Amino acid sequence: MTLETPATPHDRIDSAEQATQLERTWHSPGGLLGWFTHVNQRMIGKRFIITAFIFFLLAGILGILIRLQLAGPEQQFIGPELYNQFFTMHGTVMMFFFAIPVMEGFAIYFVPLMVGTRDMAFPRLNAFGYYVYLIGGIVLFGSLLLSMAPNAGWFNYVPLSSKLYSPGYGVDVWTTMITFIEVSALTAAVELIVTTLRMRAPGMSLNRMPLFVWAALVMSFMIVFAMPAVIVSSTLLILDRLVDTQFFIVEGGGEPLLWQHLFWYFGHPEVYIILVPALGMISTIIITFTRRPIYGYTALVLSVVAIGFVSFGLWVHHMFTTGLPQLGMSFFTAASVTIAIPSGVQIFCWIASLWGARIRFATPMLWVLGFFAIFVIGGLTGVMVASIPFDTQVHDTFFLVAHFHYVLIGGAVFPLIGATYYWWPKITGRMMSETAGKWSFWLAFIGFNVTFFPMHQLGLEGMPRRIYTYVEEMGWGDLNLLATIGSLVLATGFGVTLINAIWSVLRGRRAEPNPWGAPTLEWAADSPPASYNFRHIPVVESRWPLWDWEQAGERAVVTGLRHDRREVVLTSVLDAKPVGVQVLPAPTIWPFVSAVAASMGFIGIIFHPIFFVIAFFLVAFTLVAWFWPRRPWRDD
Ligand code: HEM
Ligand SMILES: [Cu+2]
Repeated sequence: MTLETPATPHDRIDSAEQATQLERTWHSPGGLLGWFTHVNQRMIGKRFIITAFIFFLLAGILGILIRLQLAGPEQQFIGPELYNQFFTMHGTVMMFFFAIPVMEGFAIYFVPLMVGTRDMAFPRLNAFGYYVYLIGGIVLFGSLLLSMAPNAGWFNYVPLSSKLYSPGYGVDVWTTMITFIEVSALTAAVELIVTTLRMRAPGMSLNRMPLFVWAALVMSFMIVFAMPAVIVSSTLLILDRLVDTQFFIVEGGGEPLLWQHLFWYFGHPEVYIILVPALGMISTIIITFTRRPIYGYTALVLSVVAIGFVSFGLWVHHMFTTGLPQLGMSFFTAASVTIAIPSGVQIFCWIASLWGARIRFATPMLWVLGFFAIFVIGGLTGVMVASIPFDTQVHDTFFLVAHFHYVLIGGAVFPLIGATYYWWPKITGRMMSETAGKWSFWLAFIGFNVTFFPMHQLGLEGMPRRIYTYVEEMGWGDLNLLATIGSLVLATGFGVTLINAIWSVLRGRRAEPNPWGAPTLEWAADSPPASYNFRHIPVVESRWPLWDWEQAGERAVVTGLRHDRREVVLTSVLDAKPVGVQVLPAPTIWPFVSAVAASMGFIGIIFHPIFFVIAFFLVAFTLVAWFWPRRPWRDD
C-alpha cells in the first residue's frame, strides 16, 4: 500500500477493470435470502434510518390520538386504560425505537463515508445489531395490537411497575424488549468508535475530522456508558417480576428509588445522546450553506465533548420531588445549569459562522434556523425547571411536556429533517423538491409552536400530564383544543416531507456527486455510493478536502489495496498515519439467525425462565457458525 498523487485518479488506466473487480468483491447478494445476509454499512445504515422513521410515524400517530382525546373536556374517545398504553408506547417508541436508532442509522451510513473508508470495523456485528432492533420493535408494537402493551409510562417507575400494581404482561414486554434493543445500541456504538478511531483516511488526524464524526463519536461513548444502566435496571426489575427477587420491593428490603437513580443515570444522558449528533448535523449544514469554514472548530469539538461529560452529572434533576437531601439536590441544580454553557458555546459559534456569510436558504438550512428558535426556548425552560422551587410547582404537569418536546423536537427532530434533506441526494441519488421542502418546514414550524407553546400555560394552570381527560370547570378546554389543531398542522408538515421523499424516489431529478458544493468526503463518492464507497481511498490534507481538490485540481489517493478481498486501510488514532490493512468478512446469514435465537430467549423469558437457558445454547451455536473460519481469510 502506498500514497500517491495521480493526476486524475478516475482516469487511471486500470480503473475500469478495477471497478468491476471491486464491485464483485463488495457486492451484496440479491434475492430474499440474500437480503438477510447483507453486512454492508450503507445497507444497514439505510435500514436503521427507514425502520426508525416508520416507528416515528407510528408513535406520531399515537401522539395525534392522544391529542384528539384531550381536545375537549370529558371526551370518551380513548378510555383510561388505552390512554395509559398510548402515552407509554408513544414515549417509549419515540425515545428508544426512533430517536436513538435514527441517529445511529445516520452515523452508520455517513461516518465511514465521511472518514473515507469502505465499511465499518465489524460488519457482521452491525447486521446483528439491526436485526435485534427490528425484532425488538416489532415485538413491542405487536404487544399493542394484542392489548398487552406496557402502560406504566416511558420511565416505568416502580412500585407502579411491580407485579403487585402491574400484573399482566405489559411491563414484562417493556423490560425485556428495552434490555434487548439496548444491545443493538451498544453494538452500533462499538462499531462507530472503532471505525472512527482506526479507519480514517490517511491524513485525517483527529483535528481534521468532520464535526458530525466528532458528534457521532461522543454519542457512541455516551451510549457505552449510559446503556448498561438501563440494562441493569430493567434486568433487576424483570427478576423482581419473574423470580421474586426484591430489589425494588420495600417489604423485602428493596429500594424503589434505586430504580429512579439507575433509570435517570441512563435517561438524562439519553436526551443528549439524541441531541449531540443533531449538533453535528447542524454544524455540517451550516458549513455547506455558508460555504466557508466554520467559526470555532475547536470550541465546537470541545463543547460537544463537555456536553457528553456533564450530561452524566445531572440525573437527579428528574428526582427533585422525591425528598432527597437538600445539599445533594443543590449540586444537581448547579450541574444542570452548567450544561447551558457548552450549549451556549455551540450557539454562539454558529451565530458567528452565519454572521456576514452569504447564506443559501435551501431547505436544510431552514430546518436549522427553525432549530435555533425552538431549541432556545426549550433550553430556557430547561434552566427554569433546574431550579428546585420552580420544578416543585410544575413537576408532572404539561409544562414539562412542553419543555421536553421543545428540546426533543426542536433540538433533534428539526435538525434531523434538515439533515435528511441535505443527505438525501447522497443516499438515493435523487433530489427532493425544494418547494415542498419549504412548505413542509413552515407547516411543521407553525404547527409545532401552536401545539406545544400553549402547554406551558396549561402546566402553569396545573394540568397534570398523563390524565386521559379533565372536567370543564378547570377551564383547560380552549388551550387544549388549540394544541390539538396545532398537532394536526404539525403532522401535515411532516406528511409533506414524506410525500416529497416518495415522489423524489419515483421522479426526482438525478443528483450529481456533490450537489450542494460541500467540503467533506462523503460527497466525493458517487450518489448513491458504489458498493465499495471509494474506488481509491482518499488522502486528506485539511478539514475541507473537497474544497482543496477543487482548487488544486488533483487529489492524493491510496494505491495498492487488493481488489479481490474486502480490504480497508487501518490508520493510527491521533494522526491517521497508515499502519496496515484489514480484511473484512463477507456477507452471511448468521447474524440474522443469531438475533432471532437471542430474541427467542428475551421473549420466552416472559412466559418461563427456562426459555432463556435454551436460547443461550442456541445463540452459542449460531456464534460458532458466525465465526467459523472460511477459506478466503486463510490464504496468505
Ligand atoms: C407528532 C408530534 C408529537 C405529538 C403530537 C406529541 C404529543 C404528546 C403528548 C400530548 C404527550 C403527553 C401525554 C400525557 O402526558 O398525557 C406526549 C408525551 C411524550 N412524548 Fe410526545 N408528541 C410528539 C412527538 C414526540 C417526539 C418526537 C418525541 C421524542 C423524540 C416525544 C416524546 C415523548 C415522551 C418521552 C413523552 C412522555 C411519555 C410519558 O409520559 O411516559 N414526543 N407527547
Ligand atoms: Cu435530565
